[in-house]
Amino acid sequence: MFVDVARVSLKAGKGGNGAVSFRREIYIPKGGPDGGDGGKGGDIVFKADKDTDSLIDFRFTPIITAPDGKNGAGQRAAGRSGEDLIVKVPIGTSVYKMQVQSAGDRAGGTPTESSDDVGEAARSGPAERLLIADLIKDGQTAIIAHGGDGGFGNAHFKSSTRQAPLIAEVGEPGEEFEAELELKSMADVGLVGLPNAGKSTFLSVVSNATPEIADYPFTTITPNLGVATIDDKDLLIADIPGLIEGAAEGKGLGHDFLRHVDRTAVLLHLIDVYNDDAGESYQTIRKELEKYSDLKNRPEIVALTKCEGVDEEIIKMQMASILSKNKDAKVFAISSQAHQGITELLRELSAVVAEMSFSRNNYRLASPETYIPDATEKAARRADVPGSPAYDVEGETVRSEKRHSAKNPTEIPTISLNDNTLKNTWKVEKKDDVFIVSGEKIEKFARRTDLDNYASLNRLRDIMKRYGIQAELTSQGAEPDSIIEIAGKRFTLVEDW
Ligand SMILES: Nc1nc2c(ncn2[C@@H]2O[C@H](COP(=O)(O)OP(=O)(O)OP(=O)(O)O)[C@@H](O)[C@H]2O)c(=O)[nH]1
Ligand SMILES: [Mg+2]
Repeated sequence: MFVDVARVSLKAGKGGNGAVSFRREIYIPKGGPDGGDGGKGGDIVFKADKDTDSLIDFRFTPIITAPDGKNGAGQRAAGRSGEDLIVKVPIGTSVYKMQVQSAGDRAGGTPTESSDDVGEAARSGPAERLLIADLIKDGQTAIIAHGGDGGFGNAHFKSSTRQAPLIAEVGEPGEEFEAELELKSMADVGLVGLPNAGKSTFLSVVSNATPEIADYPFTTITPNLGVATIDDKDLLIADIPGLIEGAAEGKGLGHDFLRHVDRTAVLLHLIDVYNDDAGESYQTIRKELEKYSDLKNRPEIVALTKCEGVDEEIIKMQMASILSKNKDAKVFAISSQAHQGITELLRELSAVVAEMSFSRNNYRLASPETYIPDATEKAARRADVPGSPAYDVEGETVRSEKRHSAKNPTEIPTISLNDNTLKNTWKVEKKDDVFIVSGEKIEKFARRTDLDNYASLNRLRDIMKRYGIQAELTSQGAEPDSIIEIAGKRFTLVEDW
Protein backbone atom coordinates (compact mmCIF):
# COMPACT_ATOMS: atom_id res chain seq x y z
CA MET A 1 0.00 0.00 0.00
CA PHE A 2 1.24 3.46 -0.89
CA VAL A 3 0.96 5.86 2.04
CA ASP A 4 2.00 9.48 1.62
CA VAL A 5 0.55 11.08 4.75
CA ALA A 6 0.74 9.91 8.36
CA ARG A 7 0.07 11.20 11.85
CA VAL A 8 2.42 10.30 14.70
CA SER A 9 2.72 11.07 18.38
CA LEU A 10 6.27 11.87 19.37
CA LYS A 11 7.74 11.83 22.82
CA ALA A 12 11.42 12.54 23.32
CA GLY A 13 13.23 11.33 26.44
CA LYS A 14 13.03 13.11 29.80
CA GLY A 15 16.30 14.32 31.27
CA GLY A 16 17.51 12.46 34.36
CA ASN A 17 17.43 14.21 37.73
CA GLY A 18 20.57 15.60 39.30
CA ALA A 19 21.62 13.97 42.57
CA VAL A 20 22.01 15.46 46.04
CA SER A 21 24.92 13.67 47.66
CA PHE A 22 27.93 14.41 49.89
CA ARG A 23 31.33 12.89 49.79
CA ARG A 24 31.91 10.28 52.49
CA GLU A 25 35.48 9.36 53.12
CA ILE A 26 36.87 7.59 56.16
CA TYR A 27 38.94 10.48 57.51
CA ILE A 28 36.84 13.32 56.15
CA PRO A 29 33.69 13.62 58.23
CA LYS A 30 32.12 16.45 56.23
CA GLY A 31 32.75 15.86 52.56
CA GLY A 32 31.70 18.36 49.92
CA PRO A 33 28.72 17.95 47.61
CA ASP A 34 29.31 15.32 44.95
CA GLY A 35 25.88 14.73 43.38
CA GLY A 36 26.25 14.03 39.66
CA ASP A 37 24.14 15.39 36.81
CA GLY A 38 21.23 13.60 35.23
CA GLY A 39 21.71 12.34 31.70
CA LYS A 40 20.05 14.03 28.73
CA GLY A 41 16.88 12.48 27.38
CA GLY A 42 17.11 10.90 23.93
CA ASP A 43 16.19 13.00 20.86
CA ILE A 44 13.91 11.71 18.14
CA VAL A 45 15.86 12.14 14.92
CA PHE A 46 14.42 11.60 11.45
CA LYS A 47 16.75 10.48 8.70
CA ALA A 48 15.99 10.51 4.98
CA ASP A 49 16.68 7.09 3.53
CA LYS A 50 16.71 6.16 -0.14
CA ASP A 51 15.56 2.62 0.56
CA THR A 52 12.36 3.75 2.28
CA ASP A 53 9.64 4.73 -0.15
CA SER A 54 6.44 5.09 1.80
CA LEU A 55 5.19 6.30 5.16
CA ILE A 56 3.34 3.05 5.74
CA ASP A 57 5.43 2.06 8.77
CA PHE A 58 3.96 4.99 10.67
CA ARG A 59 0.49 3.48 10.29
CA PHE A 60 1.72 0.54 12.35
CA THR A 61 3.80 2.56 14.82
CA PRO A 62 1.87 5.76 15.41
CA ILE A 63 3.60 6.43 18.74
CA ILE A 64 7.33 7.04 18.84
CA THR A 65 9.22 7.38 22.11
CA ALA A 66 12.90 8.03 22.78
CA PRO A 67 14.45 6.73 26.03
CA ASP A 68 14.82 8.89 29.14
CA GLY A 69 18.14 9.95 30.64
CA LYS A 70 19.19 8.24 33.87
CA ASN A 71 19.45 10.09 37.18
CA GLY A 72 22.79 11.26 38.49
CA ALA A 73 24.37 9.64 41.55
CA GLY A 74 26.97 10.29 44.26
CA GLN A 75 30.68 10.62 43.56
CA ARG A 76 29.79 12.95 40.73
CA ALA A 77 28.52 10.05 38.71
CA ALA A 78 26.60 11.44 35.76
CA GLY A 79 23.47 9.64 34.66
CA ARG A 80 23.62 7.94 31.32
CA SER A 81 22.00 9.85 28.46
CA GLY A 82 19.00 8.33 26.75
CA GLU A 83 20.03 7.13 23.33
CA ASP A 84 18.77 9.15 20.36
CA LEU A 85 16.16 7.34 18.35
CA ILE A 86 16.82 7.39 14.60
CA VAL A 87 13.70 6.98 12.48
CA LYS A 88 14.05 6.39 8.74
CA VAL A 89 11.73 8.29 6.41
CA PRO A 90 11.52 8.44 2.62
CA ILE A 91 13.42 11.20 0.81
CA GLY A 92 10.96 14.05 0.31
CA THR A 93 9.27 13.82 3.72
CA SER A 94 8.03 17.08 5.22
CA VAL A 95 7.39 17.05 8.96
CA TYR A 96 4.77 19.35 10.47
CA LYS A 97 4.21 19.96 14.14
CA MET A 98 0.52 20.16 14.95
CA GLN A 99 0.09 23.21 17.10
CA VAL A 100 -3.09 23.57 18.97
CA GLN A 101 -4.07 26.97 20.25
CA SER A 102 -6.17 26.48 23.32
CA ALA A 103 -8.95 28.98 23.88
CA GLY A 104 -7.37 30.64 26.89
CA ASP A 105 -3.84 30.44 25.61
CA ARG A 106 -1.41 32.86 27.16
CA ALA A 107 -0.74 35.58 24.69
CA GLY A 108 2.85 35.58 23.61
CA GLY A 109 3.81 32.74 25.89
CA THR A 110 6.16 30.31 24.29
CA PRO A 111 4.30 27.15 23.30
CA THR A 112 4.99 24.46 25.81
CA GLU A 113 5.26 20.82 25.06
CA SER A 114 3.94 19.26 28.20
CA SER A 115 1.43 16.52 27.73
CA ASP A 116 -1.13 18.46 29.74
CA ASP A 117 -1.03 21.24 27.26
CA VAL A 118 -1.60 19.00 24.30
CA GLY A 119 -4.52 17.38 26.07
CA GLU A 120 -6.11 20.65 27.01
CA ALA A 121 -5.57 22.11 23.60
CA ALA A 122 -6.88 19.09 21.77
CA ARG A 123 -10.21 19.74 23.39
CA SER A 124 -10.35 23.35 22.40
CA GLY A 125 -9.16 24.42 19.00
CA PRO A 126 -8.24 23.35 15.51
CA ALA A 127 -4.63 22.41 14.98
CA GLU A 128 -2.28 24.55 12.96
CA ARG A 129 0.55 22.97 11.01
CA LEU A 130 4.04 24.28 11.51
CA LEU A 131 6.72 22.97 9.19
CA ILE A 132 9.65 21.82 11.31
CA ALA A 133 11.74 19.76 8.91
CA ASP A 134 11.98 18.88 5.26
CA LEU A 135 14.17 15.90 4.46
CA ILE A 136 15.12 16.04 0.83
CA LYS A 137 18.55 14.41 0.58
CA ASP A 138 19.57 10.84 1.27
CA GLY A 139 21.16 10.65 4.71
CA GLN A 140 19.92 14.08 5.81
CA THR A 141 18.89 14.19 9.46
CA ALA A 142 16.81 16.49 11.62
CA ILE A 143 16.11 16.45 15.32
CA ILE A 144 12.34 16.37 15.36
CA ALA A 145 11.70 16.18 19.11
CA HIS A 146 14.39 17.22 21.58
CA GLY A 147 15.11 15.19 24.66
CA GLY A 148 15.05 17.15 27.92
CA ASP A 149 18.28 18.26 29.53
CA GLY A 150 19.42 16.41 32.60
CA GLY A 151 19.27 18.33 35.87
CA PHE A 152 22.47 19.47 37.55
CA GLY A 153 23.53 17.55 40.64
CA ASN A 154 24.39 19.44 43.80
CA ALA A 155 28.10 19.31 42.98
CA HIS A 156 27.33 22.24 40.68
CA PHE A 157 25.90 24.45 43.32
CA LYS A 158 28.80 24.88 45.66
CA SER A 159 29.56 28.53 46.29
CA SER A 160 31.24 30.46 49.06
CA THR A 161 27.93 31.13 50.74
CA ARG A 162 26.52 27.69 50.11
CA GLN A 163 28.99 25.08 51.27
CA ALA A 164 26.50 22.28 51.67
CA PRO A 165 23.97 22.71 48.87
CA LEU A 166 20.89 20.58 49.07
CA ILE A 167 19.89 21.71 45.63
CA ALA A 168 19.72 19.51 42.62
CA GLU A 169 17.67 20.09 39.51
CA VAL A 170 15.09 17.73 38.10
CA GLY A 171 15.50 16.72 34.49
CA GLU A 172 13.51 18.59 31.87
CA PRO A 173 10.68 16.77 30.17
CA GLY A 174 11.33 15.80 26.57
CA GLU A 175 9.36 17.49 23.81
CA GLU A 176 6.07 15.80 23.21
CA PHE A 177 3.68 16.56 20.35
CA GLU A 178 1.66 15.29 17.44
CA ALA A 179 3.25 15.49 14.02
CA GLU A 180 1.99 15.09 10.51
CA LEU A 181 4.27 13.65 7.87
CA GLU A 182 3.79 14.29 4.21
CA LEU A 183 5.74 12.60 1.47
CA LYS A 184 6.25 14.78 -1.59
CA SER A 185 8.14 13.15 -4.44
CA MET A 186 11.42 14.68 -5.48
CA ALA A 187 10.69 14.58 -9.22
CA ASP A 188 12.08 17.10 -11.73
CA VAL A 189 9.08 16.94 -14.04
CA GLY A 190 5.43 16.49 -13.06
CA LEU A 191 2.82 15.14 -15.50
CA VAL A 192 -0.60 16.74 -15.21
CA GLY A 193 -3.72 16.51 -17.32
CA LEU A 194 -7.24 15.16 -17.59
CA PRO A 195 -7.76 11.42 -17.12
CA ASN A 196 -6.88 9.38 -20.22
CA ALA A 197 -4.65 12.13 -21.65
CA GLY A 198 -1.79 9.69 -22.08
CA LYS A 199 0.34 10.58 -19.04
CA SER A 200 1.24 7.03 -18.02
CA THR A 201 1.88 6.04 -21.62
CA PHE A 202 4.32 8.92 -21.97
CA LEU A 203 6.15 7.87 -18.80
CA SER A 204 6.33 4.26 -19.95
CA VAL A 205 7.85 5.31 -23.29
CA VAL A 206 10.48 7.71 -21.98
CA SER A 207 11.53 5.86 -18.83
CA ASN A 208 12.10 2.51 -17.22
CA ALA A 209 8.76 2.73 -15.39
CA THR A 210 5.93 0.31 -16.18
CA PRO A 211 2.74 2.07 -15.06
CA GLU A 212 -0.68 0.67 -15.74
CA ILE A 213 -2.19 2.02 -18.96
CA ALA A 214 -5.78 1.62 -20.13
CA ASP A 215 -8.45 3.22 -22.24
CA TYR A 216 -10.54 4.45 -19.32
CA PRO A 217 -10.23 7.35 -16.89
CA PHE A 218 -8.50 7.04 -13.52
CA THR A 219 -6.30 4.11 -14.47
CA THR A 220 -3.58 5.63 -12.34
CA ILE A 221 -4.53 5.88 -8.69
CA THR A 222 -1.13 6.32 -7.02
CA PRO A 223 1.90 8.21 -8.38
CA ASN A 224 4.49 6.50 -10.59
CA LEU A 225 8.08 7.65 -10.87
CA GLY A 226 10.45 7.00 -13.76
CA VAL A 227 13.82 8.25 -14.93
CA ALA A 228 14.22 9.48 -18.50
CA THR A 229 17.67 10.09 -19.94
CA ILE A 230 18.26 12.79 -22.50
CA ASP A 231 21.68 13.95 -23.71
CA ASP A 232 23.28 12.16 -20.74
CA LYS A 233 21.07 13.97 -18.25
CA ASP A 234 18.58 12.19 -16.02
CA LEU A 235 15.10 13.55 -15.48
CA LEU A 236 12.98 12.12 -12.70
CA ILE A 237 9.37 12.22 -13.89
CA ALA A 238 6.27 11.84 -11.72
CA ASP A 239 3.04 10.54 -13.25
CA ILE A 240 -0.02 11.20 -11.11
CA PRO A 241 -3.75 10.48 -11.39
CA GLY A 242 -5.81 12.63 -13.75
CA LEU A 243 -7.45 15.83 -12.56
CA ILE A 244 -11.00 16.82 -13.43
CA GLU A 245 -13.06 19.96 -12.91
CA GLY A 246 -13.84 20.23 -9.20
CA ALA A 247 -10.87 18.07 -8.13
CA ALA A 248 -10.03 20.65 -5.48
CA GLU A 249 -13.47 20.02 -4.00
CA GLY A 250 -12.86 16.29 -4.02
CA LYS A 251 -14.27 15.33 -7.43
CA GLY A 252 -12.66 12.35 -9.13
CA LEU A 253 -9.62 11.36 -7.09
CA GLY A 254 -9.37 14.84 -5.56
CA HIS A 255 -6.21 16.87 -5.86
CA ASP A 256 -4.14 15.81 -2.87
CA PHE A 257 -1.76 13.81 -5.05
CA LEU A 258 -0.58 17.11 -6.56
CA ARG A 259 1.83 17.09 -3.61
CA HIS A 260 3.94 14.72 -5.73
CA VAL A 261 4.50 17.36 -8.37
CA ASP A 262 4.83 20.16 -5.83
CA ARG A 263 8.62 20.05 -5.76
CA THR A 264 9.14 19.73 -9.51
CA ALA A 265 10.95 22.31 -11.63
CA VAL A 266 8.46 22.06 -14.50
CA LEU A 267 4.99 20.69 -15.19
CA LEU A 268 4.28 18.82 -18.41
CA HIS A 269 0.63 19.39 -19.16
CA LEU A 270 -0.65 16.68 -21.53
CA ILE A 271 -3.82 17.21 -23.58
CA ASP A 272 -5.47 14.60 -25.81
CA VAL A 273 -5.54 15.98 -29.36
CA TYR A 274 -8.92 14.23 -29.81
CA ASN A 275 -10.56 16.39 -27.12
CA ASP A 276 -13.39 18.58 -28.45
CA ASP A 277 -11.59 21.75 -27.54
CA ALA A 278 -7.99 21.55 -26.30
CA GLY A 279 -8.21 25.14 -25.01
CA GLU A 280 -11.13 24.21 -22.75
CA SER A 281 -9.26 21.17 -21.43
CA TYR A 282 -6.22 23.36 -20.81
CA GLN A 283 -8.30 25.86 -18.86
CA THR A 284 -9.95 23.17 -16.72
CA ILE A 285 -6.60 21.88 -15.47
CA ARG A 286 -5.17 25.37 -15.00
CA LYS A 287 -8.09 26.24 -12.74
CA GLU A 288 -7.48 23.18 -10.59
CA LEU A 289 -3.76 23.95 -10.34
CA GLU A 290 -4.61 27.45 -9.21
CA LYS A 291 -6.55 26.04 -6.32
CA TYR A 292 -3.54 24.07 -5.18
CA SER A 293 -0.81 26.20 -3.56
CA ASP A 294 1.50 28.01 -5.94
CA LEU A 295 1.63 25.33 -8.62
CA LYS A 296 0.03 27.71 -11.08
CA ASN A 297 3.27 29.69 -11.15
CA ARG A 298 5.44 26.68 -11.92
CA PRO A 299 7.01 26.67 -15.39
CA GLU A 300 4.82 24.65 -17.72
CA ILE A 301 5.13 22.96 -21.06
CA VAL A 302 2.04 21.79 -22.91
CA ALA A 303 1.89 18.83 -25.29
CA LEU A 304 -0.93 17.56 -27.47
CA THR A 305 -0.83 13.77 -27.29
CA LYS A 306 -1.78 10.91 -29.65
CA CYS A 307 -0.91 13.05 -32.69
CA GLU A 308 0.26 10.20 -34.96
CA GLY A 309 -1.83 10.20 -38.12
CA VAL A 310 -3.78 13.30 -37.07
CA ASP A 311 -4.36 16.00 -39.66
CA GLU A 312 -1.92 18.90 -39.48
CA GLU A 313 -4.92 21.26 -39.66
CA ILE A 314 -6.51 19.77 -36.56
CA ILE A 315 -3.24 19.97 -34.62
CA LYS A 316 -2.89 23.65 -35.60
CA MET A 317 -6.46 24.38 -34.59
CA GLN A 318 -6.02 22.73 -31.18
CA MET A 319 -2.75 24.60 -30.63
CA ALA A 320 -4.45 27.89 -31.51
CA SER A 321 -7.20 27.11 -29.04
CA ILE A 322 -4.65 26.58 -26.24
CA LEU A 323 -2.82 29.79 -27.20
CA SER A 324 -6.12 31.67 -27.06
CA LYS A 325 -6.25 30.82 -23.34
CA ASN A 326 -2.56 31.55 -22.73
CA LYS A 327 -0.66 33.33 -25.47
CA ASP A 328 2.68 32.47 -23.85
CA ALA A 329 2.07 28.73 -23.67
CA LYS A 330 4.80 26.53 -25.17
CA VAL A 331 2.92 23.82 -27.04
CA PHE A 332 4.34 20.60 -28.55
CA ALA A 333 2.62 17.91 -30.60
CA ILE A 334 3.69 14.36 -29.75
CA SER A 335 2.81 10.72 -30.09
CA SER A 336 4.07 8.35 -27.43
CA GLN A 337 2.95 5.36 -29.47
CA ALA A 338 4.75 6.43 -32.65
CA HIS A 339 7.63 8.09 -30.75
CA GLN A 340 7.03 11.39 -32.52
CA GLY A 341 8.27 14.65 -31.03
CA ILE A 342 9.42 12.88 -27.87
CA THR A 343 13.12 13.74 -28.05
CA GLU A 344 12.47 17.43 -28.73
CA LEU A 345 10.06 17.55 -25.82
CA LEU A 346 12.49 15.84 -23.41
CA ARG A 347 15.21 18.24 -24.51
CA GLU A 348 12.99 21.23 -23.77
CA LEU A 349 12.06 19.79 -20.36
CA SER A 350 15.70 19.19 -19.58
CA ALA A 351 16.55 22.78 -20.54
CA VAL A 352 13.88 24.17 -18.22
CA VAL A 353 15.05 21.90 -15.39
CA ALA A 354 18.62 23.13 -15.91
CA GLU A 355 17.48 26.74 -16.05
CA MET A 356 15.50 26.28 -12.86
CA SER A 357 18.32 24.58 -11.01
CA PHE A 358 19.40 27.88 -9.56
CA SER A 359 16.14 28.59 -7.75
CA ARG A 360 15.07 24.99 -7.73
CA ASN A 361 15.93 24.18 -4.18
CA ASN A 362 13.21 26.58 -3.28
CA TYR A 363 10.66 24.44 -5.02
CA ARG A 364 12.08 21.38 -3.40
CA LEU A 365 11.49 22.72 0.07
CA ALA A 366 8.02 22.39 1.43
CA SER A 367 8.09 26.08 2.18
CA PRO A 368 10.74 28.18 0.45
CA GLU A 369 10.79 30.74 3.25
CA THR A 370 11.61 28.19 5.85
CA TYR A 371 15.25 27.49 6.40
CA ILE A 372 15.62 24.22 8.18
CA PRO A 373 18.94 23.47 9.77
CA ASP A 374 19.89 19.84 9.93
CA ALA A 375 20.53 17.94 13.12
CA THR A 376 24.18 18.85 13.57
CA GLU A 377 23.47 22.50 13.22
CA LYS A 378 20.52 22.35 15.55
CA ALA A 379 22.63 20.61 18.16
CA ALA A 380 25.11 23.43 17.86
CA ARG A 381 22.41 26.03 18.32
CA ARG A 382 21.26 24.38 21.46
CA ALA A 383 24.74 24.97 22.83
CA ASP A 384 23.32 28.33 23.67
CA VAL A 385 20.98 27.13 26.36
CA PRO A 386 22.42 25.84 29.67
CA GLY A 387 26.14 25.72 29.47
CA SER A 388 26.79 29.01 27.81
CA PRO A 389 27.76 31.92 30.01
CA ALA A 390 24.32 33.42 29.40
CA TYR A 391 22.79 30.60 31.34
CA ASP A 392 24.87 31.23 34.39
CA VAL A 393 23.26 33.20 37.09
CA GLU A 394 25.35 35.62 39.02
CA GLY A 395 26.76 34.04 42.14
CA GLU A 396 26.23 30.53 40.94
CA THR A 397 28.89 28.65 39.14
CA VAL A 398 27.30 26.37 36.66
CA ARG A 399 29.79 24.26 34.85
CA SER A 400 28.71 22.32 31.87
CA GLU A 401 31.50 22.10 29.36
CA LYS A 402 30.31 18.87 27.90
CA ARG A 403 26.67 19.64 27.64
CA HIS A 404 25.33 20.01 24.11
CA SER A 405 28.79 20.20 22.69
CA ALA A 406 28.39 20.39 18.95
CA LYS A 407 29.86 17.55 16.97
CA ASN A 408 31.79 19.95 14.83
CA PRO A 409 32.80 23.06 16.74
CA THR A 410 33.51 25.04 13.59
CA GLU A 411 29.84 24.81 12.71
CA ILE A 412 28.66 26.62 15.79
CA PRO A 413 26.80 29.63 14.54
CA THR A 414 27.44 32.91 16.24
CA ILE A 415 24.66 33.69 18.60
CA SER A 416 23.86 37.32 18.39
CA LEU A 417 23.15 39.46 21.37
CA ASN A 418 19.61 39.75 20.14
CA ASP A 419 19.00 36.04 20.44
CA ASN A 420 20.14 36.02 24.02
CA THR A 421 18.31 39.18 24.88
CA LEU A 422 15.18 37.63 23.49
CA LYS A 423 15.64 34.51 25.58
CA ASN A 424 16.12 36.60 28.69
CA THR A 425 12.92 38.55 28.25
CA TRP A 426 9.95 37.62 30.34
CA LYS A 427 6.55 38.95 31.14
CA VAL A 428 4.01 38.70 33.89
CA GLU A 429 0.30 38.36 33.33
CA LYS A 430 -2.43 37.97 35.88
CA LYS A 431 -5.14 35.47 35.12
CA ASP A 432 -7.84 34.97 37.74
CA ASP A 433 -5.72 35.01 40.89
CA VAL A 434 -2.65 33.47 39.38
CA PHE A 435 0.40 35.38 38.21
CA ILE A 436 1.72 33.73 35.09
CA VAL A 437 5.33 34.37 34.21
CA SER A 438 6.47 33.50 30.69
CA GLY A 439 9.82 33.78 28.96
CA GLU A 440 12.15 31.25 27.43
CA LYS A 441 14.92 31.23 30.00
CA ILE A 442 12.87 31.57 33.16
CA GLU A 443 10.60 28.76 31.96
CA LYS A 444 13.61 26.57 31.39
CA PHE A 445 14.77 27.19 34.95
CA ALA A 446 11.30 26.44 36.26
CA ARG A 447 11.04 23.17 34.38
CA ARG A 448 14.25 22.05 36.02
CA THR A 449 13.14 23.02 39.49
CA ASP A 450 12.06 20.32 41.88
CA LEU A 451 9.08 21.91 43.65
CA ASP A 452 9.26 19.40 46.49
CA ASN A 453 12.74 20.52 47.37
CA TYR A 454 12.59 23.83 49.25
CA ALA A 455 16.22 24.65 48.44
CA SER A 456 15.60 24.22 44.71
CA LEU A 457 12.47 26.29 44.85
CA ASN A 458 14.25 29.03 46.75
CA ARG A 459 16.91 29.04 44.09
CA LEU A 460 14.21 29.64 41.49
CA ARG A 461 12.87 32.50 43.64
CA ASP A 462 16.43 33.88 43.81
CA ILE A 463 16.74 33.77 40.05
CA MET A 464 13.38 35.53 39.72
CA LYS A 465 14.70 38.25 42.02
CA ARG A 466 17.82 38.71 39.91
CA TYR A 467 15.79 38.94 36.74
CA GLY A 468 13.61 41.62 38.31
CA ILE A 469 10.56 39.39 38.10
CA GLN A 470 9.93 39.57 41.84
CA ALA A 471 9.76 43.36 41.69
CA GLU A 472 7.35 43.26 38.78
CA LEU A 473 5.15 40.77 40.61
CA THR A 474 4.99 42.98 43.66
CA SER A 475 4.18 46.02 41.58
CA GLN A 476 1.33 44.08 39.97
CA GLY A 477 -0.04 43.43 43.44
CA ALA A 478 1.34 40.00 44.26
CA GLU A 479 1.30 39.14 47.98
CA PRO A 480 3.61 36.66 49.71
CA ASP A 481 0.93 33.97 49.42
CA SER A 482 0.05 34.71 45.78
CA ILE A 483 0.24 31.81 43.36
CA ILE A 484 2.93 32.12 40.70
CA GLU A 485 2.88 29.90 37.64
CA ILE A 486 5.86 29.32 35.37
CA ALA A 487 5.93 26.62 32.67
CA GLY A 488 2.91 25.01 34.27
CA LYS A 489 4.53 24.81 37.71
CA ARG A 490 2.79 26.60 40.58
CA PHE A 491 4.18 27.85 43.87
CA THR A 492 3.78 30.77 46.25
CA LEU A 493 5.77 33.95 45.90
CA VAL A 494 7.39 33.54 49.30
CA GLU A 495 8.34 30.37 51.13
CA ASP A 496 6.04 28.86 53.80
CA TRP A 497 2.69 30.35 52.88
N1 LIG B 1 -3.20 6.50 -30.44
C1 LIG B 1 -2.56 6.77 -29.32
N2 LIG B 1 -3.08 6.39 -28.14
C2 LIG B 1 -2.42 6.70 -27.01
C3 LIG B 1 -1.18 7.39 -27.03
N3 LIG B 1 -0.80 7.59 -25.74
C4 LIG B 1 -1.74 7.01 -24.97
N4 LIG B 1 -2.70 6.47 -25.70
C5 LIG B 1 -3.89 5.74 -25.22
O1 LIG B 1 -4.68 6.56 -24.38
C6 LIG B 1 -5.28 5.78 -23.34
C7 LIG B 1 -4.99 6.39 -21.99
O2 LIG B 1 -3.62 6.34 -21.74
P1 LIG B 1 -2.99 6.44 -20.29
O3 LIG B 1 -1.53 6.57 -20.48
O4 LIG B 1 -3.49 5.37 -19.41
O5 LIG B 1 -3.62 7.83 -19.85
P2 LIG B 1 -3.46 8.57 -18.44
O6 LIG B 1 -3.40 10.02 -18.73
O7 LIG B 1 -2.34 8.00 -17.67
O8 LIG B 1 -4.85 8.24 -17.77
P3 LIG B 1 -5.23 8.20 -16.20
O9 LIG B 1 -4.21 7.41 -15.48
O10 LIG B 1 -6.56 7.56 -16.18
O11 LIG B 1 -5.28 9.61 -15.77
C8 LIG B 1 -4.72 4.39 -23.49
O12 LIG B 1 -5.66 3.57 -24.16
C9 LIG B 1 -3.48 4.58 -24.33
O13 LIG B 1 -3.15 3.44 -25.10
C10 LIG B 1 -0.63 7.77 -28.30
O14 LIG B 1 0.44 8.36 -28.44
N5 LIG B 1 -1.37 7.43 -29.40
MG1 LIG C 1 -2.30 7.08 -15.90
